[in-house]
Amino acid sequence: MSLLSDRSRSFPSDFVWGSATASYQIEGAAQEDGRGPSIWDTFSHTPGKVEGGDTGDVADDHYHRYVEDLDHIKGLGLDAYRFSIAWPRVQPGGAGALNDKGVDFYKRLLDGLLERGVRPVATLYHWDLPQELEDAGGWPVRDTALRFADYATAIVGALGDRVHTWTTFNEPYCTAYLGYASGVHAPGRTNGADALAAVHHLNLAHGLAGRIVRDLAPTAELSVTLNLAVIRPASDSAEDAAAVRKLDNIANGAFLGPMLEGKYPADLLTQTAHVTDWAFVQDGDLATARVPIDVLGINYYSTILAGHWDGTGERQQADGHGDSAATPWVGVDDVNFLLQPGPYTAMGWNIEPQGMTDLLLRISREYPDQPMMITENGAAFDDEVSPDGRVHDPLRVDYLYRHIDAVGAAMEAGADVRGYFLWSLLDNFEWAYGYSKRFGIIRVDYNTLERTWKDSAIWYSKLIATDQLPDVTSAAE
Ligand code: IFM
Repeated sequence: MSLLSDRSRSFPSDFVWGSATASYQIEGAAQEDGRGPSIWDTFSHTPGKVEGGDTGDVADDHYHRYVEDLDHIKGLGLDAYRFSIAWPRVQPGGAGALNDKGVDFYKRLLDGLLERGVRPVATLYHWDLPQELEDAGGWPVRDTALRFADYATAIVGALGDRVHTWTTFNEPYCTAYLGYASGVHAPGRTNGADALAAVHHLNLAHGLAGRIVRDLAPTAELSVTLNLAVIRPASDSAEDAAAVRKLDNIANGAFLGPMLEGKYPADLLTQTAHVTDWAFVQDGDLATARVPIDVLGINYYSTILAGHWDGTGERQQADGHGDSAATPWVGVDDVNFLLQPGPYTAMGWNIEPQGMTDLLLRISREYPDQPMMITENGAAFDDEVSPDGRVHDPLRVDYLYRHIDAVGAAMEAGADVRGYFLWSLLDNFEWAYGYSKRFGIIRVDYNTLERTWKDSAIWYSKLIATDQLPDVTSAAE
């Protein structure tokens, strides 16, 4: 029973309730209808990279079952659905003409959403880079940003009028740092200088593509989704405050700065001078990166606890994401990542709804005119199917209640938050964790691919219908 269950928060009637997925995590059909290979196909097929040797070859088979999934979307009452377009499906190889069959899939998906009265929010890039572009250097090379602009021109031209909101990138932090620094994500490289070059080319690509969206789809909204970090200091000391500032520059300022202000935080350049000279930043790039967006997408799951490491004793590297072996942070060898107090989700991430409120209020303080949306929030837990065939997931319901309540608290304190997208609609391929972690509010049986609403789905549909937080026990009734 949640401590919060005795009160109920309401949301404005125009607040957008959504749910989110991503192409490689749900589509499957990895070799069908002309789709080319992505870095995630290569990575997941490389032994030892993904838990259980899982791949996205079949995933949720959404490519074939999208009509059923559209009906679930409608059944839940979602106002909006956030999905991503697989670049290698629509432009195999990352260059040249579009693949009609791939584009047709997204046209059918979009038409299905529009017929059901659901607002489509399309992300251009959720991590599945065409393998050929990685072979040519990947995000650390400038040409990838130019290829991305070409892809954006082609796909926005083909789909533009059907999409309500175009999102350039999902979590460029992960693309750059997990892909090129810690190597726990595709393409699995481990070079700090490459990671910072990737940061810059992602910022540049965001600006280029954003301008293309503005030109080709003038009535659409433009956004980008960042997984902004909430970093707590280990103590009140000046050293710990400095450690937090360093991390903040890497995780947040490296993207917020260029995209919203047209500049990198000055400290970021100095604190990483031993890693790179930033010579890849060319004149005009930062002006390009800053393109006005209608809504800033924010993904929030948990917090980070950091402190200064003086070089003595063992360095602590619990990075708040349950992954102590390979920290993605670049050039911060003097920082300790401390184990957070629980409770935790099945990912080992600490549950801290207050972080959601704090983050939204921080962004509204720093960027007062920038509307925001929570584009991802949710939790993996070890769900079980009950003998009655249902999935009772009270921990997830409680997590959602507390975090959505925390969004409401931020709004009450003045934050301009326009909507909330729950991660995720379906259980799916959780990257390096394969299918071992279930984030969905709809369970997917990976043997039969059957979909079953969990209690959290029932609970969320009640919230959507009433714009009011239902009691946490109501779904299990
Ligand atoms: O599954 C991911 C998603 O692809 C990006 N944001 C975080 C989710 C949970 O790890």
